[in-house]
Amino acid sequence: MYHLVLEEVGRMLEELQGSGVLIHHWDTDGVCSARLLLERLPKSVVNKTPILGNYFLTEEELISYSSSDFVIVTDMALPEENIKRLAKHAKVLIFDHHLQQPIPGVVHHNPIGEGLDPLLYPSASWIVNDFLSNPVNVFALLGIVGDYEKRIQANKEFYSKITDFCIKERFTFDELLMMVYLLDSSYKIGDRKAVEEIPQLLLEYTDARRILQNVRWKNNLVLLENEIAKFVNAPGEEQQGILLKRIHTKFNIISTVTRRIAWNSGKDTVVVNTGFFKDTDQIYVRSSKNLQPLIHQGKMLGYRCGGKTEVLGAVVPKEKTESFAYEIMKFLSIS
Ligand SMILES: [Mn+2]
Repeated sequence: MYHLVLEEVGRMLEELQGSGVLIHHWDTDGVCSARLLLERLPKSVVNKTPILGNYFLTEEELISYSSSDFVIVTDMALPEENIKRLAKHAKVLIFDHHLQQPIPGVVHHNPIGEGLDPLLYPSASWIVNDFLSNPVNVFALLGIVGDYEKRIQANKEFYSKITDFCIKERFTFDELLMMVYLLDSSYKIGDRKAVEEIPQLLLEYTDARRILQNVRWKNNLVLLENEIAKFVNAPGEEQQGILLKRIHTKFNIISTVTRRIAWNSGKDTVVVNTGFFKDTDQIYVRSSKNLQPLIHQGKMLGYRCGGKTEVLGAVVPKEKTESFAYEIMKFLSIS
């Protein structure tokens, strides 16, 4: 049933006409998915990523992209209202793997949204590649490695696909991981323009080893590593065995900084970054306690808040940062 629909969608891609824009996530999975799609789309299609950190389109972006004849979105679950706005004038196709209800009136190709097993569709790049009936290739796999890193080793089926590919093409898993770090380095240093150049560059890289040799990306990693080390090594505050570190950086490194401090110290860690957004702050928590109630509390307070059992990430208005940080410290010290 699902594959019958797929064939119809496949024809749709060939039938696309006029001007088109391809919107993709800024991470490795996003740029690799875009690379795979661009290969099959007219040369005139322009690829774009949202403002880094925005999981939605701004009014300006909506107006600009609405004038296209078609809009393709990949590796992003943009809000339904955004998609409906675009679909008023443009034909919209989505290729994604985030949990999102199917959006009516557009081509929404998302096996996870259809209720299929995420273990069988670990990345947007894999879904796109499958949709295009391509053989397994490095870009389809890099999206998976990007989204899961070493955790993919727990997914037996896909880890063996990756291992087989590595043997055949003489890559190591660590080389794929390094490619991911290099591809992610542009968004981490906050260079949106550079992110948008990646899919085009990957079209030129017939040998994926060239990713490992890209000097600009290697320099990014040095910059990022220095900035991370600076904050990890700087003294922080400690209250009842809980570490609180305040940082100010335009780089998207808060998750790495938090993880490093927590793993080095073995303590619950809270990091506040006042330097990333203009009107909001990033807050990140890593704890040995179950953070679900805290995530729930953050959402109830109206903050963009998410995470897992041991991790919380939030974006809060600057005037609320101190009070939410206080609530977090209180929660960690009594639970
Ligand atoms: Mn993804």
